[in-house]
Amino acid sequence: MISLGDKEYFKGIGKISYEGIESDNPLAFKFYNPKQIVSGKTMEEHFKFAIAYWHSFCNTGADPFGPGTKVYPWTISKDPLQASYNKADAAFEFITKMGFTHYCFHDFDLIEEGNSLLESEKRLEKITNYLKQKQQETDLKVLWGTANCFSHPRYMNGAATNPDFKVVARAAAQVKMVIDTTIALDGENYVFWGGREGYMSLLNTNMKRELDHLAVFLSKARDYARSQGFKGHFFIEPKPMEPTKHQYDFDAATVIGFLQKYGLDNDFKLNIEVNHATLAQHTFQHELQVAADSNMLGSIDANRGDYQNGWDTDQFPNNITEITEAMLVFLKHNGLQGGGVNFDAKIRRNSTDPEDLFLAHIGGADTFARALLIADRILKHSSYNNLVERRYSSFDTGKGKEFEKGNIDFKTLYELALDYGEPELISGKQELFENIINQFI
Ligand code: XUL
Ligand code: CO
Repeated sequence: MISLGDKEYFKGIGKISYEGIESDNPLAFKFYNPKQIVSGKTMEEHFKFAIAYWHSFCNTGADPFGPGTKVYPWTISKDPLQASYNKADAAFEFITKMGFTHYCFHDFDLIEEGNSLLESEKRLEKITNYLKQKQQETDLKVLWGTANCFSHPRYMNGAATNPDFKVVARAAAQVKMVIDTTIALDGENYVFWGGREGYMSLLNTNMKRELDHLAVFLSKARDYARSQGFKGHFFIEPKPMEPTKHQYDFDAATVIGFLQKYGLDNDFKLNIEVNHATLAQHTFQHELQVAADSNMLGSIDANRGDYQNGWDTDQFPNNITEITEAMLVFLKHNGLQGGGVNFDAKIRRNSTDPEDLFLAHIGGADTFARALLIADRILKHSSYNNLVERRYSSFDTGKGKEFEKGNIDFKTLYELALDYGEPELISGKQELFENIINQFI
């Protein structure tokens, strides 16, 4: 007998509401005011905040040096299906109390993987029906679904890029299953994060063949999803390494080059994660800008790394300068295409109170909301945009404009240079730009 959840997991914590910066209630938003309009959209519409099922409801805090520290009451059941229903109850209770609108999942966050593909598929169908019912009751939505093709030992040499075709076929079967699940749950997007699509050593790797296989795999997945009526976006989530030494989806520029080379750039966009950007030696705002410039800024995985040790620590966002600079890119490009802001972040191993999960998401949402407000004011009330435009004004008229259009050849450039003489030095004004950000914070 499966019992439908009526149990309250987060007792004593009610709906989190906006109370503004005067409030000293730690369980209230100080900046995230869902219905407040900023630059023509409500905050809720801008962000579509999502929770990551894996970090918040599965991960108990184990690390290579010790076991988990958190006891999740929802996983305590001998029956794996009952445990997955309990977990869904806890997740929906949490999201509803947070006032967020979306969630993201891997297949094996929702259920424990079965002993066979068919058993996993059966379990997925059952949890899908359960989640469908809960979505109807609560109006919560799936921002994206994805397949975990990196944890099981069979994927130790990769999934779509595995040198063994049998593993590639198995990964395809799993992705098909999760596409079906995502469609059944009205999921808005589908994500590919290539955890083990890369190599541990180039010595034993035929990189070209593996990348060709990845492209075929992605295009067949796209074709299948479209044939089943899926209208959403496909997102690739770049990351340079970890768990592989080298991941093929290294960073935004690499992924865009790959998508264009294989003709996948019409269906696929990017899901940019803060900590993946910093692992690739970029800033988050750099990765957003690269994606936006190719019209591929699809979605965001929000978190932050540790700026000293450089691991993928997946901490909750709280760096207001970093997120403000990101929100400048975000607003200037009209936000995200189809996606939202998913908190792909985990509370620390020694954060063991149930309320810590709330505090973390409140902090993350408030950081994004505050940064959005600041960026909006910078764009509306400062000379920021004018200063950037002025740096390029020599291309707005005359010969500069002709050059930009491609109408001036190299010989003519040579003659112009002779004519101009030594150009005067023009300051880049970096400190002024930094002061403007500071002033508006
Ligand atoms: C791993 C990571 C994943 C993806 C989904 O670093 O970010 O959780 O977001 O597979
Ligand atoms: Co992620």
